[in-house]
Amino acid sequence: MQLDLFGQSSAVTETSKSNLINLIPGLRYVEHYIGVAEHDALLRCIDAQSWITDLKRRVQHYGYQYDYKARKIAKDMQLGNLPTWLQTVACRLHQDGYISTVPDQVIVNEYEPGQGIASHIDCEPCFDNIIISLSLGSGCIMNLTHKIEKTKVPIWLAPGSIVVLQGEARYEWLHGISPRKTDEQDGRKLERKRRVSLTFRKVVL
Ligand SMILES: O=C(O)CCC(=O)C(=O)O
Repeated sequence: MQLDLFGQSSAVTETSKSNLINLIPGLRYVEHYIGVAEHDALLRCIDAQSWITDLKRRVQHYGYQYDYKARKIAKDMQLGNLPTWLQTVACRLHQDGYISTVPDQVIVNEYEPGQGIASHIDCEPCFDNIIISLSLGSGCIMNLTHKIEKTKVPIWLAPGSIVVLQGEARYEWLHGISPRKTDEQDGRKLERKRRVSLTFRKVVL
């Protein structure tokens, strides 16, 4: 079995991966956006912070608090500037051309095996038109589901990769992660381990 830089099995062949991703306008996927050293350093920074525990999965909010129930963000929910270790990545995403403005809000999600996130479209009035998620730890399948046609496109998110949602991918497709312990890809069963994602957004007030 072929292992990637992070010691995980590469779940999808390059051809099937790009075919799936090309189905959705505005979806970009970049494997190995960060290397192993930066990946591990980010996880250490995250694990040194405290977690919010009132959802099914643990989260951390930076820049602005996000109100999940009200689907709202406001000026008085500002927590401060992003910490340096997040600001560095936010600036690089902008410099590399993946996002037109430097993101000022990050949500860290932690998924133990069996945990996921319900399919959703990120709050349209709260956040700008580009959303970027960086994966750490375990790989997993993210499902994109067309909001009207219900077409489902599974995409493999490898550790160290980014997925960029823009245009149709941002506004016409829901994204979510099924709460299960294994993912199946190309006929193979892949055990999930702990995954941590960082979602970078630009707040609109
Ligand atoms: O875990 C991810 O990659 C996605 C997170 C997400 O969709 C969210 O925080 O709204």
